[in-house]
Amino acid sequence: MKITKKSIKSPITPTWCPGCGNFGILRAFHAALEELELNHEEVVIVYGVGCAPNEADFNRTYGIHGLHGREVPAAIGAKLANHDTKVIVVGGEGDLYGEGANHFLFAARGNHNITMLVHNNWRYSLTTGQASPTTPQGTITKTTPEGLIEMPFNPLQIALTAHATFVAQGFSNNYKQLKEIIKSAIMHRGYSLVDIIQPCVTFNKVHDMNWYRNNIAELEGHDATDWQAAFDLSSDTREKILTGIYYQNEDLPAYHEQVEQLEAGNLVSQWEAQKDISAVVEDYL
Ligand SMILES: Cc1ncc(C[n+]2csc(CCOP(=O)(O)OP(=O)(O)O)c2C)c(N)n1
Ligand code: SF4
Repeated sequence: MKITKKSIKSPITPTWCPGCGNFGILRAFHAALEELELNHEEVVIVYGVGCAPNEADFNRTYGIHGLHGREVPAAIGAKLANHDTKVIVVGGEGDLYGEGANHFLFAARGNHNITMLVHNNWRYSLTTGQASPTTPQGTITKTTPEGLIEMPFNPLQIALTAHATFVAQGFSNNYKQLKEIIKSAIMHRGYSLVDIIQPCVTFNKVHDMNWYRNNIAELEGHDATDWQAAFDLSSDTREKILTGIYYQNEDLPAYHEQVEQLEAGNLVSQWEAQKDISAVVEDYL
């Protein structure tokens, strides 16, 4: 059965705060899946822990609700078990650049064919607004009452230097562009990162819609095959956040394409016990 914007919605109403950027991201994500004409059984969504990955309750798809920051290895495992599926990770920036930073780097350097949708609201929001990896230096939060000492993490440049083959940045309130970026990321051959800037109306009063109106614009006239230009454009010193596809390289094989055992087909199809798993279950009893 093909995914539609209707079929993918679970009966559970999202519990996000009114005005949260997660709504816009979810809308663009659902539309992207519908427009790609993917079947339900072709898509696996792997969630971390946080406001964003609470989306696990709102989507009716195959998936895994993993541990905080540890959803990426689960996603890689799912992809290697059945590489004919599209595997998409949904998490926050605290989740994927903080607790999950190591997994993020290794997914990128392996060119594992998964897509990471990172809802970046500059705070650990589910736990009520502590400083996260992307929070700007000097910001006052509950955990940094005298101002954050650390420098912010630059996910785009870090992904680029970790050999990511698709690096993009989107904005929750730019539906049209975000939908197209997500579609390209899901169809990309290899690892894809989509860092998605979003307002957290409850715990980030600095980056409100007024701030975004003045500080965000679309990336224009950029050649996404130019790694150096992508690196320079994603610098911390850029005047505005520029949304779009920074870098894409489909000339390199994805991880699973280089695993000899998978040449005969996906692991699930090769697994003889697939029709009757009772023998396997017995082994564990
Ligand atoms: C290993 C571990 N550390 C900490 C927590 C507590 N925790 C749950 S959600 C969360 C914050 C998530 O923030 P982020 O990933 O930025 O997502 P957001 O809630 O902002 O969407 C934290 C710290 C946890 N569940 N597991
Ligand atoms: S706390 Fe922030 S990120 Fe979480 S649902 Fe509310 S507005 Fe969204």
